[in-house]
Amino acid sequence: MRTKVAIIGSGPSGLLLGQLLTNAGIDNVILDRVSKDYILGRVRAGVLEEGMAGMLDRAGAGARMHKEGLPHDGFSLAFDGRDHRIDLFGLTGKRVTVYGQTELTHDLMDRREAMSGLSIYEAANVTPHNFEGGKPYVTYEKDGVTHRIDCDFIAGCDGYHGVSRKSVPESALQTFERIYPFGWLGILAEVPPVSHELIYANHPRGFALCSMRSETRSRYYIQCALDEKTENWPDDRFYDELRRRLPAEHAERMVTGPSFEKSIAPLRSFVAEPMRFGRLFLVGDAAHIVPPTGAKGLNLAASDVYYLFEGLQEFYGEKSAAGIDAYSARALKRVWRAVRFSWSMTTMMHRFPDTGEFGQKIQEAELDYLVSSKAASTALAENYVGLPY
Ligand code: FAS
Ligand code: PHB
Repeated sequence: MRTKVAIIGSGPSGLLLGQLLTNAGIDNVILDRVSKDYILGRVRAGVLEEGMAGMLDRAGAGARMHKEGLPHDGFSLAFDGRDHRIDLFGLTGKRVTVYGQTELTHDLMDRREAMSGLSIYEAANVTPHNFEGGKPYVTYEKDGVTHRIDCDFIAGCDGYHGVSRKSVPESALQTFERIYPFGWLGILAEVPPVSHELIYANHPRGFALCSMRSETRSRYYIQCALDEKTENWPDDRFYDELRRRLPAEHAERMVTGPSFEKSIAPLRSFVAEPMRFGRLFLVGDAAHIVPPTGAKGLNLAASDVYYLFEGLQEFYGEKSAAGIDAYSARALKRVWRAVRFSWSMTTMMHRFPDTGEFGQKIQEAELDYLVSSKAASTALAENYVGLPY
């Protein structure tokens, strides 16, 4: 088989890139090692920047997001028993949309199917080859047969644990990492959210986040130790701890109910540089990971795809390699700004082993200044709604 762009990974990065390429008439194939259902069973991000929403529209897959997504003009920071609204729209003229990554992935898959885009699922041992040379190709195994796809370019959209970054010689890659000494224990429950907007809570017992997927489905998180197990957290214990970390007005009116998803996610900041190796490009989580405190992971995948698609469109249209040559530097400039923001939100909101009483007071003083200064709130808001592409 031959295609122009072989895409490894059918998550948001791969699907978004694949759809933009298909819409532009640039042939591409998506490969994933798991099934569609497995991908759609993953519960991940929930907040879309206007940039991501715009990319979904550009892909022709934004209709359900506009119908079912929840536009949010602000969110609250809770600390010291009080909460304070950050007026995103008032401070920046922009808003975010609460719409689950699972739904976005479903919409992109449906769009790809409607346009007969080729996706090969449950492809084992997907391997990029010869990407430093001019004739790259990808091999994979399916139903006991080894297949080969010759291509012009390979897009490594295969996430943090994928094969693409690991196929690059270590000497050619520089990585930067910070692993946080805690995780997020999250639940999904068919109960109305405690507030119509998100609440990010700093508390001496640890961070908490009240989010949602709809007006009837809540997504709640509490900071937990890395060695915690979900089986040690029956729903009652989870809700009790969540309520202890929230201001009384929210704790008292919280509607609880059985969770149907419960998981623990570790938190890390990670960047691999550069994001291009000859004819192989790293996109999304394959190149960078952020702690979800700033709601940037999924949204960074969108800006990577924007830069790469622009470059590929220029390569095939105007026969210029300027765009693909600039991809890594352009993407990394926005990546590092989001990595910094996510790190700063995580540092400000979480209880670290060495935070102590002094550290707690410093965090509360930082939050108190932030919510009382228009300049500081505006800086926070413009990062949260998403910096320009
Ligand atoms: P993905 O990891 O989504 O997709 C990669 C795809 O590549 C997968 O389908 C995988 O099966 C496939 N793949 C991997 N290795 C392969 C191989 N060798 N061969 C073929 N295919 C392969 N972001 C937020 O903004 N907010 C959040 O709350 C949030 N919560 C998260 C919770 C968890 C547990 C995780 C892991 C991430 C979370 N994220 C969150 C970040 C997440 O949303 C990512 O940013 C987003 O999934 C990135 O999309 P992709 O780059 O497409 O990578
Ligand atoms: C979510 O709804 O899953 C979510 C929202 C905002 C975040 C992280 C996760 O910062």
